[in-house]
Amino acid sequence: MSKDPVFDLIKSEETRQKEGLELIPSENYVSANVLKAAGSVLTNKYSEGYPSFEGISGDPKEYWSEEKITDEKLANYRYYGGQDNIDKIERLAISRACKLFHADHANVQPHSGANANEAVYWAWCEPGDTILAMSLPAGGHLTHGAKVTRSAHIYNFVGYGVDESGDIDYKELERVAIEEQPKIILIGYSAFMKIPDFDRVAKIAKKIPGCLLMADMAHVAGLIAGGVHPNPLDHGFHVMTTTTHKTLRGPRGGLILSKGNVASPLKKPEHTIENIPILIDRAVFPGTQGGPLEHIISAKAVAFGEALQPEFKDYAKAIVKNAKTLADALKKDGFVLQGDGTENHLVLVNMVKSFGIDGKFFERALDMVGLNLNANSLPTDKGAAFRPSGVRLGTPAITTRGLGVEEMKQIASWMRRVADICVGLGTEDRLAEAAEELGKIRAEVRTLALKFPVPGIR
Ligand code: DSN
Repeated sequence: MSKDPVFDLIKSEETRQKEGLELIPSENYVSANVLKAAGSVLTNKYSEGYPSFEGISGDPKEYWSEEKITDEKLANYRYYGGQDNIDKIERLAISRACKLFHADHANVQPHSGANANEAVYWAWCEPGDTILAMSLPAGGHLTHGAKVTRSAHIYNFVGYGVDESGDIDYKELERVAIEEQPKIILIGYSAFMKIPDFDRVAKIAKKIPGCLLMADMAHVAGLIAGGVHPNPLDHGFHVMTTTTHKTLRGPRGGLILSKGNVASPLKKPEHTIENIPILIDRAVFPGTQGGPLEHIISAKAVAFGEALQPEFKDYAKAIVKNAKTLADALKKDGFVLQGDGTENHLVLVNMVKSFGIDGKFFERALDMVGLNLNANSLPTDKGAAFRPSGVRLGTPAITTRGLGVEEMKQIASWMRRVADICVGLGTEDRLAEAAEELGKIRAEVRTLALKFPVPGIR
């Protein structure tokens, strides 16, 4: 039998990753160990249900302690046999996630961040209930109420925005919260470069009976784990969702962390905020998902273990330092930044204000030189999402490869050269005419990229 072309395509993707620089702020390069776990035989196993909650009474930290897990023979709440190893792996993932994020409980089963968010809404709200979240144009995420999503058909999402400095408009948030009395206030985003004032939001939520405080920290979870960003669970928030593959540098997947009572999800608990961990477990399975992806859960466990190491703190610091350096260098090279800079890993550039070209045109031109980022709407955009005015870029992936401040300046200068080419062409349709000029920059990018190996690729 001839070789399946899928493997040639995987090889070709390896080359793309090695020879280019990943500037998409929601992407990263996982370690060889995370890759190994994700590609393991655990993919063969069904394990609907949860590992045992036996022994939980009092302090869940005691129950989740890693030392207790390895020798224990566990009773489990699974619908299939053969779970001895699976249960221990899932409990290791839970225990490490709780330690990393100061949570009482972690559900490590969500297949994605979208599933994680959906499960929290389902755990706490009835159809028609109001959820207050950052609006999409302001930098919020699709799953925070965009009209095209299923959640938006089930719940009544109301939005808050950002002010001129790019920060959350807290006054507006408070006004809308008091007026709408939401069941959930959600702080989360996919294009926002400030550090939220969680205490201020927690104070606002206290004025609203039965309001659950939820943070979707998908973008900055690695910064939280690395101690360079506040943790909403330390500031009165009840629930934090995240993906595991962005700054956190694990496999693609979701995670829900919560504060409150931990107990078996078999018995329906009273509907109180204190019981949110149990309500969430029931909302993930059987509420919104079936069989968990245990190969991915094992890779999550490995990634959480890596994030608990002291080196991860250095990594998180370096992400932010690189992002600030990149932002400064871009400004020097004539780029106009949303919010005039960054406090995290992410930079938003207003391409129309900078050079009179749109974000998609610039994204395509940069693709041709091996610099990958994404076109992104800006809060002021009124037009179609496919032709936004901005681009979004960030430093988690290139920091993993070891690029530092000098390389950030180099990237900014390549971006300026590409922007000048785009301005000269005037339209995206003529990009092919600049193939030679872009090719020269491509060669420079490749030379630099090859000096910084991608983990897990030889
Ligand atoms: N799609 C992700 C991002 O790029 O921000 C969020 O889910």
